[in-house]
Amino acid sequence: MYTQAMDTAPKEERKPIRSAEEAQLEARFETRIDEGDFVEAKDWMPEHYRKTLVRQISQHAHSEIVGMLPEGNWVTRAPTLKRKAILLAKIQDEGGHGLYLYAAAETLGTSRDQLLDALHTGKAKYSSIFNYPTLSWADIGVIGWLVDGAAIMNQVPLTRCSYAPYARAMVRICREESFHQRQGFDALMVMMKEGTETQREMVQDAVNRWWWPSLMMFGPPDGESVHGAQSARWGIKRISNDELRQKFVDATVEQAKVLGVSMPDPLLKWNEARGHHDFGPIDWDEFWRVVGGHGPCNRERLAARVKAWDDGAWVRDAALAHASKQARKQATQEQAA
Ligand code: FAQ
Repeated sequence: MYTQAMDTAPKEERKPIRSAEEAQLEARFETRIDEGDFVEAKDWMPEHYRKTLVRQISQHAHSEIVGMLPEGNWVTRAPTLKRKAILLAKIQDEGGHGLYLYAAAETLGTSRDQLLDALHTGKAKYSSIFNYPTLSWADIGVIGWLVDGAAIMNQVPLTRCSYAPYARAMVRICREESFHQRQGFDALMVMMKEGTETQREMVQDAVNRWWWPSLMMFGPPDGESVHGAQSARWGIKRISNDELRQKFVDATVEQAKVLGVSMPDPLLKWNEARGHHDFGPIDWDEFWRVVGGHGPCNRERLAARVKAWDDGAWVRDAALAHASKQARKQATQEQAA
């Protein structure tokens, strides 16, 4: 389960030989991209561009709604009313991000039902990070600080993505993500500066468990990134996986000093010559295991999403019945008029 790339384009759309007209359209498209133009939903685009976007945007949308689950696990156990209200608002925001993103993917001609079916049947991926468990309250702070921090680093360049509906969705999402990152950092600051020794240890333990998976969020090294070069060529990805990962490490190490936590990496150190932090090797076997469906919580996460979909069937049925009743009523009124 959950191992294949998403393949939503119907087979008959794959033409082995391009017509002269198609080649011309493609050349014009490439020129527009080179000139930094944005592409709108109704514009002509190569099938592979469309497919790449549906894959990335839908994976992103799935990540947002699966990402609600690890945090949802702590709503009933938040330590204060204030923290509970903040957590609820954050989780609702993530649901909203999923909806903007599904809407952006739908503009490319794939229905939401198809997209969700790909998630539920394990054909579509979602971010590896959400297959790890949230073991203590400190994990919630660390998700805000590191996971939302990594998400922002990756998503700010997407506000300049060549596909305009995705870029527009990302502007709004990034604004909200920055609040998410700050609330996580704030929760950790309180634990570190005003908490007990046990609470400080909880924070350090959470950082130890989430650090490496956060670095994996940026995807495989550039040399192994299947889509990286083409997506950069098309202006979908503006900064490569490795460059973003490095920017994240550099920014986060400074924040860790303010918090008073250390990263679980003995090789992490400033490299004057490079002007960046060096860091230890990432366990890519673990990454591919998790992406391949064998992380600590993959089964649980997918089962929770499928259950939510099944439990919501009556709401969808009721909404459709209401809509067709309204349409019938309107048609009758129009006939009578
Ligand atoms: N997990 O060729 P590349 C969030 C797959 S949102 C799983 O480099 P690409 C908010 C990749 O799909 C977090 N799979 O791929 C939040 C491909 O497989 P495929 C999500 C991964 O697309 C916070 C294969 O590996 N953000 O956190 C991962 O050029 C807190 C080869 O990789 C986005 O989705 C991974 N980490 O670059 C919510 C941002 N990395 O499809 C709740 C948009 C790679 O051929 C709580 N996406 N793969 O079967 C992107 O920027 C890109 O898609 C990358 C991957 C950078 C993730």
